Amino acid sequence: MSEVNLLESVTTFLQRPHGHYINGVSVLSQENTTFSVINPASGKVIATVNQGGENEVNQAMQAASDAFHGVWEQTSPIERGNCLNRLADLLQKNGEELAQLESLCSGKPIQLSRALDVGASSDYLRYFAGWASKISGETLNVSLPSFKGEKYNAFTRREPVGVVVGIIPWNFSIMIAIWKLGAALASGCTIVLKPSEYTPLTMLRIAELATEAGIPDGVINVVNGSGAQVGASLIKHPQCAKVTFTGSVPTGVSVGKSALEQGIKHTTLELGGKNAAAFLSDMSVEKIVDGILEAGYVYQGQICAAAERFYIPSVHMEAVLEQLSERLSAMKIGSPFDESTEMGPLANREHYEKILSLFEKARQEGCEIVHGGHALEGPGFFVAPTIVRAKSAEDTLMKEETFGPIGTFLSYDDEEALVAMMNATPFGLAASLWTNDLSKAMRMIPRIEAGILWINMHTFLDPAVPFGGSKSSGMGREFGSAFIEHYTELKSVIMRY
Ligand code: TXE
Repeated sequence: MSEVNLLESVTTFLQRPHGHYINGVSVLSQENTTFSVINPASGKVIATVNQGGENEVNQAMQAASDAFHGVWEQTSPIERGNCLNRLADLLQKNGEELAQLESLCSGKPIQLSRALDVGASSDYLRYFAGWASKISGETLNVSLPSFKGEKYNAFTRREPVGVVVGIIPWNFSIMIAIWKLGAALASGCTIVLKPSEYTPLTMLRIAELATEAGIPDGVINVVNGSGAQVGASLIKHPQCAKVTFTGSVPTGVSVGKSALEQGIKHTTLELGGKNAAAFLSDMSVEKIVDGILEAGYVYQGQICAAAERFYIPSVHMEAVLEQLSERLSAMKIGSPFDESTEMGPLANREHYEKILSLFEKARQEGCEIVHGGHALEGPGFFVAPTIVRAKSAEDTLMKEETFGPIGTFLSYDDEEALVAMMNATPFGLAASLWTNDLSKAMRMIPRIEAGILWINMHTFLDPAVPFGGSKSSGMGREFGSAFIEHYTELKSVIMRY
């Protein structure tokens, strides 16, 4: 397959001045500081973006607050759902432009950007659109005895929390922002998004499409800039009622602390992990290798739910590593704009350097690098997909999240000990168990510590199924009806008559 040509709309968009989107218009900050957006496939600057400051933070929060107490409050739930559906239509209509922008900024292979950042994102919007008209409280029976014939009526209301601040990472600059935006708007909240400094462009374009979709001014705002400055100021802002964050564990912990210090009760943190994939001995070597590729190597391993620790029955270990090496050698690595590319560059220089240092660490600790373990030649932040055979569960690569295309493998013999090995981490975002033995799987499911557990599959997310971390991988859940709890306040009303 051939290299996809950049659309004219993409080249025109890149040349525009970029800043923020506040109250229905694109704005540049009063400060003159800019930061560069770098294409990770070439290492070259593709755009510059105006760094936001206190002014933009205040303007965006004020616009979101005015819309929350004004136009959005007066918009009926059905119409809020219609708005999300119209935005989904526009995402699809402008899908190729958005997918190209996503691939340019993140290095994601174009087919994945099309399928996930455009395709799945519009499905998520439609899912949340349906919820907009279905969020409600309940009528309750008062339980205590009444005096003097008094009667009581009690009911609950689900009320939107207010202005939501959404802090977005670089791995899915559209899809993760859409998760937060869809949940907020369906609940009746308004939102201020702070994209990652590495991928600040896509949400600027989507905010324009939101205005075209008829979403009132101020309901969706985007402020670009550094996490330490813009992100932190948004969280501290008195009009911020809720923070929803996806990103690294250390930043998530500091975001959570800061939110609590400001007296904000609603915080959703979706953090990283060190997810395990465990294969039982009834699986064939071929099926195990297919499973490992699905679980650990899609999008250069830069998916928070991807598996990084692989537990393989000793009897299959050698054959699995051999076949996996062959499959990784055959993997097409190259330009994200080639439709046949299976693996692109790492998303940014800092991450690339981190991955190279982890290769080094594995060597220093005496792990065996079975495949890869090095940078690839050429411009851009490319590394080889890597297989590491761990010495023990204590190796750094069995404990620290790499967020890269590195699978670390440990063999086992005792199935009884397997669950304890999977759980031997402070994290608990995701895990997968692979077996044809349904009875064994059903017995192991309650014992595996993870917010989401897949059986014979991995990394499949669905808007109807709650997603979020247990243990140190975060708090709160996105999707399903679970999001309602996090974007609305429950008010109880008791009446005497
Ligand atoms: O993440 P950060 P970074 C992991 C991955 C990667 C590492 C660092 O291992 O190598 O995190 O990536 C904003 N107050 N993940 O530095 O710091 C920041 O501007 C408020 C896993 O990109 O977590 C960005 O918008 N906001 C992850 C967002 O937080 C702050 C996906 C994420 O940045 C802030 C991406 C502050 N004090 C990387 N500091 C996943 N779990 O999916 C930063 N930010």
